[in-house]
Amino acid sequence: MNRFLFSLSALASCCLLNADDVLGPYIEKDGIVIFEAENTESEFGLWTKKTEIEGHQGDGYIEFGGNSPASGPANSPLEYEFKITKPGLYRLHLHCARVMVVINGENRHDVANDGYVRVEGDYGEGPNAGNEHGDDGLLSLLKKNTKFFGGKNREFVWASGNRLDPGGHNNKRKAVYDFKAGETYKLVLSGRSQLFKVDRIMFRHMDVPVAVAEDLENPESLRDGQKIGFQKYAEESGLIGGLSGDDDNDGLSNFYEFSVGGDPSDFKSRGFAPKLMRAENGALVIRTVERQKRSYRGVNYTLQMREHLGSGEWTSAGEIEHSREQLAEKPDFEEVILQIADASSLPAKAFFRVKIEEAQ
Ligand SMILES: [Ca+2]
Ligand SMILES: [Ca+2]
Ligand SMILES: [Ca+2]
Repeated sequence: MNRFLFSLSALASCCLLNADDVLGPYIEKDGIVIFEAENTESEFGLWTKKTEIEGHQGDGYIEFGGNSPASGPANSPLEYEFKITKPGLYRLHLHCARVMVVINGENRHDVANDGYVRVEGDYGEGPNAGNEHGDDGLLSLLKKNTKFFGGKNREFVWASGNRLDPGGHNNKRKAVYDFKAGETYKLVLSGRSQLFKVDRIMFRHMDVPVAVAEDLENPESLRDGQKIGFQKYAEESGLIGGLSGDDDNDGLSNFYEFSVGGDPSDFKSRGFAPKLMRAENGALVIRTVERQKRSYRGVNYTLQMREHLGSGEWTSAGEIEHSREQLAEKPDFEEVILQIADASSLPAKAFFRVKIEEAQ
């Protein structure tokens, strides 16, 4: 016998994002700025967008088709603009792959593994800059096209640190940049060796642990003026009523339908009302459905409770743990599972509601 009484309702809160249509630079947040290599606005030139190798993020990766697998001059520059808010020392990380190439009958694992990088803008070199192997790169090296190598055979891995190669044996430099708050910079990635593949590019503030920054679950950074979540969906599907509007007159707000997998343009589609249940281990679990594409997310869930239905303040029912599961029958959606693991402190009888808000 379940002693909990459930009352579910969804509240949409209103807030408008920047309506600027022109996208600006990627914005660093919490010491990280991430761009998918394939999302450059530059002409691809001799680069090609591909998807064959698994483990890439975003819509694919880029592969260089010029020069030879061994080497060549800087070619087909790709630009990525980004803005720094947290000043300090940053490292460059590339999520990249190479491929084994047979040259003159020999299996070569030391080719197809690099591109040129340079960063434009007002910044400084690292504190250990110098001309020795393992030093931070000198500003003059950071500002000109310099070979940066990495990658495993047909496997994307992160490369960072002592990866700048000005030439010569045992003569590498660390890619460290002293960026300033409020400044906009431009990374230029140019092709060097043929078949080198780049999936994503990241600058990491030294305060951020490597494992945190290299977690591939991290989304690509937002660009200045970029619409995400409901705002992006509304623009793409031509909704006119905004968050609280009801474009299809089915009695459900556009944002509510968006949040629970409904179609705000279709009177017959109402989405999936969140389900609240008590798990066998005592945990409180809410199941709902959300669009899978990361850029469409942007919904915050909270679980609120009060002890009497008609009166009293709604208060937080506790910290929620999130997880997601694929929905086999609906490939564009995921089931979202929200769980209060420790429900022991909750009262024996209470009313609950799920609050759904646009994420900030
Ligand atoms: Ca990518
Ligand atoms: Ca509606
Ligand atoms: Ca509808």
